[in-house]
Amino acid sequence: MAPDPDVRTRPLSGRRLTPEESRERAGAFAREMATRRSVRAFSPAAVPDEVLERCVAAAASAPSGANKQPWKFVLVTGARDKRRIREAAEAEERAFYRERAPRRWLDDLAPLGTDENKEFLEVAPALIAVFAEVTGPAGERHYYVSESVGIAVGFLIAALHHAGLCTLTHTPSPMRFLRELLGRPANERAYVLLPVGYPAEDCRVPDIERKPLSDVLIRADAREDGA
Ligand code: IYR
Repeated sequence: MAPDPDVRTRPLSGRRLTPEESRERAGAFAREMATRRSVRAFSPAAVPDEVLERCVAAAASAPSGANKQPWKFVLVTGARDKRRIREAAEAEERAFYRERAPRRWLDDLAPLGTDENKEFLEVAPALIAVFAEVTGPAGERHYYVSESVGIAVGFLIAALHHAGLCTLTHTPSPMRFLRELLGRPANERAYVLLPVGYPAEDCRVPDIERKPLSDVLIRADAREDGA
């Protein structure tokens, strides 16, 4: 591609790995990620602020539509804020579990043992409320907002796990209350609420499995083999 004189560039950093190094690192990363679980039983032990800050820095390095970086990460550690968030989330969740959720959805949740009690929102030492910035300063719409924020949240969850912390991808629905409780501006939408901390000593998680790779990795080339 001919260089575009209007585009300012700089050299890409990092060195080219050997195939062996890549294989080793890919395996190590996949094994590390496979030990991540969604956790609902947290220790109240505080987490170092610097760890959270670095995990958010990793999240904020994500790619985004036109590099608009349409995300805000609101860190909540105060007992009063956590209690208010728990109370509002539980009010929504009570309505979900008792009235709104269709039978099939409740049946699908049964193996996870979830219910309207969201004690973890007070027990976890930190909550990270992620907001999507739907529009910019002049009211202009951002691009691929949910894709961008979803990728950043994926980075965040991976970073937290890598740092030895646990989290839960919590989506009380609807989440409007978060914007109001946390005083966020009207151009932001609550995207997800992540309680973060160390697991409780007696923490247990549902005995569920990931799909085998052969179910999720499809090799398009195989259609041609032997055809
Ligand atoms: N938001 C509810 C219900 C819920 C929905 C799904 I899909 C889950 O994977 C887990 C829970 C709750 O947080 O309990």
